Amino acid sequence: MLKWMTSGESHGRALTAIVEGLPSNLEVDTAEIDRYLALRQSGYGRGARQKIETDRVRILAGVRDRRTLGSPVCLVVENKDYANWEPYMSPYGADVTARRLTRVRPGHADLTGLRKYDQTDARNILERASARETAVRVAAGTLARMFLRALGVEVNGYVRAVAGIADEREYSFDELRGVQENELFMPDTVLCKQAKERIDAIREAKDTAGGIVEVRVHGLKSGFGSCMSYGEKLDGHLAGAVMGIQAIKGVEIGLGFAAAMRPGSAVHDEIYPENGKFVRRTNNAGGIEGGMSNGEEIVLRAAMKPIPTLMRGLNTVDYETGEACRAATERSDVCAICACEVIVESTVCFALAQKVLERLGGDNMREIVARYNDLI
Ligand code: EPS
Repeated sequence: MLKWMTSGESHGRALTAIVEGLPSNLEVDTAEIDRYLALRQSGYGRGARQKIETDRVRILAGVRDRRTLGSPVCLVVENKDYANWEPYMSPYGADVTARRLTRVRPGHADLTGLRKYDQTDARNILERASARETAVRVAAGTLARMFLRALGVEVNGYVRAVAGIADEREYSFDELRGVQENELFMPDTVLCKQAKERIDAIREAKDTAGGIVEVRVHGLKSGFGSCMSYGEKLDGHLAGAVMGIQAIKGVEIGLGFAAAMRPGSAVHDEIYPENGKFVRRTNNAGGIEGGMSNGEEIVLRAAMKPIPTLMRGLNTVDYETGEACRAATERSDVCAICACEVIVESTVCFALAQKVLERLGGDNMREIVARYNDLI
């Protein structure tokens, strides 16, 4: 079984991940992991923290001479900002009277976390709840991307809406290649310009923005997931994994919520015979029927809420004094939709690799590739 676990606080020394269950002899390209880490840091609307960090992965275990051994892989991404935070974050004695946060931010984990973990300083909550943790999840997800690629499966995505500017066009997988070179990962340059202007206005107003990302999985054979056991459905597994990403409030597959508003004849993808094959002319199901991949492209969308740290501060209550106040205004991003897009892609890669290994089993790449190629 393929599993992952991460540790690390936003301003602690480093983020780490252990990935258990990768087969042996998977080729690992650290330069590719670093490219996805850099991509996660890019995009219009990021804050000053990204000028401090230059995320790079270090592999501590599980890989020898650029190939996995079949043992747990340990990944580390250091936080450069720790140099500025060591006096307040050190595990071996820290000044906990400084950098306190008690003016809890609506939308963040601050208030509920304080109560649940019996703390008086929301620093002890937000450091882990922070989306900084996703850096190492992207590193681990890129290992899963390499695994999928070895089977001929590709994953890519783009920003479909940001700050209220939405792109309703449908793009082919090929049209989306290279979309991350654009500052907002939006294929339509006119909409991208409008969205940048909107983000500028939102920054001026000391507010924040969210958006919608779409991720596609291209080339996956049919039959991954299950129609027999509800806990093993592919759509449920992907949606659960993506909902586990900070700030995600909605996930849909294919037509998603829009399917509920149409008659069946305008939703279900009719099947035609073509040279002995079963073909579709539409993909409203988003590549998943009955909880299983059906061989069409998987189309998954995720909605990201606006970042909860607003420079103008929302109304709240000071946890220490019980007085009404404005929420704390930590340095933050105005919009992190591009980071979100990379994180959703990486998470989909990992969740999908889990399902592939669940069905195929196998300890080394040779037997797994052979089993995959044998599938109809
Ligand atoms: C975050 C707050 C900001 C973001 C951070 C997520 O961090 P800081 O308080 O250090 O400025 O920059 O995201 C990252 C550091 C990152 O690498 O994505 C939050 O509260 O979630």
